[in-house]
Amino acid sequence: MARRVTPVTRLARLWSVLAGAKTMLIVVQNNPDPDAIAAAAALREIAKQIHGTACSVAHAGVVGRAENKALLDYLRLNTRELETLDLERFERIGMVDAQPGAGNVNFDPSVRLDVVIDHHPIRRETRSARFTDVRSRYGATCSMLYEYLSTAQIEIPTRLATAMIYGIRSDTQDLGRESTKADVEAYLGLYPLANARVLGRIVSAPLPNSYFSKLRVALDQAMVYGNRIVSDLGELDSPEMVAEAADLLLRAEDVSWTMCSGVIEGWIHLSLRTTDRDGNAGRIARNLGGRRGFGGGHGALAASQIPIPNGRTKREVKNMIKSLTRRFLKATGGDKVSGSPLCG
Ligand SMILES: [Mn+2]
Repeated sequence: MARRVTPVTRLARLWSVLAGAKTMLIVVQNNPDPDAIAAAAALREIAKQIHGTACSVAHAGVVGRAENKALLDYLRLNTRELETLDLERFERIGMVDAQPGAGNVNFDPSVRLDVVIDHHPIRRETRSARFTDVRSRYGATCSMLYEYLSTAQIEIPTRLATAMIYGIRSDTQDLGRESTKADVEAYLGLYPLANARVLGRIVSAPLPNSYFSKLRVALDQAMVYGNRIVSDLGELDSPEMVAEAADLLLRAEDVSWTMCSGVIEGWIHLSLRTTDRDGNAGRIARNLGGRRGFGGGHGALAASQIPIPNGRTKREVKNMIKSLTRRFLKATGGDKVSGSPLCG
């Protein structure tokens, strides 16, 4: 039964699934991050080069983060609003850096996908896709797509290489987190093709005032519980700052776990991070998501979404977040320690 899967056999299978298609829709996670954006651009390039397939990229939610907006502009990638699209119009549907049924993608999991390429732990719904490539040990989906591009001997345009470098860097925190040899190889292969100067501009894209206001809330609300920091950012337009704050606070001295929360359109969003090599943020996030919500991710970084039942007051929502916080603290070494503000 064990058939050896090589980059060549994977490419051949992808090739045959895409054969004959004039159009393909590539779906990425809600509020896509650089790895999702660049992976979609890479799959688009592959489909174009091998079959002349014209691809559109779609997602739910907005791209709020300045760096990600700059990346889309640079790639000249006009993403479409997933909710407004008629899926029937596309001959193929693919998904990258996400899987059907996951909490971070508003996509009907009963729609049969032709292609799923992702680096999150495999989900049951994914198995019904015609072509599936899920490798959870990879730090970035871009590293997987680099293999396809190089196996197919497709010349990688500068803009795409630059975007993929950014995807790998941001998903692995500069190859320091959850990265494997394959991520390093992809990075080294892409680097000579990329434009480092442009990448520098994207990474330091100008930030709106609202960014600093949200950051201030994150810092003001940050509470230290031993080696853990928890912060609730309150109501937000998009969940990106929740993840960013969780990353930033994890850099605090003597801290090995963070959990940040925010409320977006009737859902509580949680981002969990850990530097603990044995920590399983993904499992905790899944538990916090519960039966009504979603949760998942990797060992070191994960997220959950919990729906807020209709008619809840602000105070009741705060209490929901408090209870999630207690459960997080219990799961990461105990809730018997009292908290103190991070910033005096
Ligand atoms: Mn990713």
